[in-house]
Amino acid sequence: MSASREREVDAAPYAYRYAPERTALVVIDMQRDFIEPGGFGAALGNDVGTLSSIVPRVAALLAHARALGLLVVHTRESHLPDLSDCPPAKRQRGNAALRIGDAGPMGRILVRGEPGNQILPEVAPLESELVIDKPGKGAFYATGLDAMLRERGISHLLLAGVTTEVCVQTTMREANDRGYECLLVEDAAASYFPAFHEATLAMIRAQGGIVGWTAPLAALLAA
Ligand code: TIU
Repeated sequence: MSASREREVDAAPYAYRYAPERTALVVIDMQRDFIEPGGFGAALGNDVGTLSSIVPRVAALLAHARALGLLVVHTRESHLPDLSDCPPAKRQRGNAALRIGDAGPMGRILVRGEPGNQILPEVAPLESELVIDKPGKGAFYATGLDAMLRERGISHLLLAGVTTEVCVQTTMREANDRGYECLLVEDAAASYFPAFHEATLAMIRAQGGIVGWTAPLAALLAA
């Protein structure tokens, strides 16, 4: 590793340093199921319109990561068509009219391969990038993500996507416990509940960065 390639980001609670060759961008669940009407997010009773404003910033973050040569990982929350990887508790939670596996306007809710389960075209993966299908909220649970990152010598993760306090924060906490140095890109993540988004940022960087760092996209681009 050449030390000269290391970047320093003006982050909170203090500067975040990363070497591109040891860093992955992990974009969490930028799927129609969460961001468009008629998917899983809407079935849970959420106003899905609150998430779409981050799409251009996630696209810009992807472009930056690709230009720097970072490993890029995309995740999708999804279940097998026979729902054998969906705990009954997850399917029943919330008493929704449309549950995981039911037929909705974008196909079966949260089922792998269905139209609603696809990543938005504006932030679609390239052929060369990793795509992780995950049955849980965290991207490390029941996936090969940790092994894939370690095989590639990755020690640092930049995180973005939806929703901040559910799949993004769960993944960041899982990564932190596994020893990764994590930074959440503040304005490339969103929640159905703006107050939860802000609270998540605050709790991540409290106590000296107990879960990691946060910084706006502009700080990352300036580094
Ligand atoms: N409901 C909600 O806020 N999120 C999820 O169920 N999944 C993700 O965050 N991707």
